[in-house]
Amino acid sequence: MWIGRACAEQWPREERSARRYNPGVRSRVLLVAAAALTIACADSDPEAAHVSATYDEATGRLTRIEADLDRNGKIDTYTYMDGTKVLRSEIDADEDGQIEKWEFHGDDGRVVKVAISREKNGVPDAWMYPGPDGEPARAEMSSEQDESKIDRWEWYEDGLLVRAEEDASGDGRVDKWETYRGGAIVFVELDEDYDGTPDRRLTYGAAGQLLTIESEPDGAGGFRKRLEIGR
Ligand SMILES: [Ca+2]
Ligand SMILES: [Ca+2]
Ligand SMILES: [Ca+2]
Ligand SMILES: [Ca+2]
Repeated sequence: MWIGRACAEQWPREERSARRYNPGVRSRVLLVAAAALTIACADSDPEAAHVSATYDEATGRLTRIEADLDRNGKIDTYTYMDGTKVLRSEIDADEDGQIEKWEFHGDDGRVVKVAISREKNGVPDAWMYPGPDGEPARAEMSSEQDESKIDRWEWYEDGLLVRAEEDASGDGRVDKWETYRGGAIVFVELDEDYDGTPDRRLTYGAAGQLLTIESEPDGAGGFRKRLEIGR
């Protein structure tokens, strides 16, 4: 009976929320869910559509969808469901058996967090949080692949990186600040004696070339020494 409800009521609601969602961050999972529900509704053969569904034996609720989105015969996307509600998807795009992207969905169906394994070793090391518009708003990264040991933070506006902070020394305090304009680096400030304030500021030109190096902070946010590069 739940399939009938999904066809008549639940899926259309989810589909509407999916269309409001930005295509850049929108989960492929909803497409998988759509495919699975379409299959369920049409009573056709799931294998023909490269999607297979698993149901809870006791409750009959849909729990998992395996999909071969690029139709090469290998499963690349695993979607965990609670009935028609998408909980999480795990994506193994290169089909090496290791997940490299996890998409977590909130109660309204939208993606609330995306985890990525930049090392492609099955362990996440970067976490992206979309803003209300669906574009990336901020990201956190861990060089130790540990979500409880974040050592780089990034902030985005209109899909572009605007600012980042990093704890390069690993002592738990930020020691590197980056400022971006139009997605390009403008300033890098470095805390070289790890006292929490920058000691050196590098300024970059529009082509990414180093323009100046300022050092010897005056204690008021400025620097006493300024070296012009290439002049
Ligand atoms: Ca595939
Ligand atoms: Ca993989
Ligand atoms: Ca530090
Ligand atoms: Ca310092």
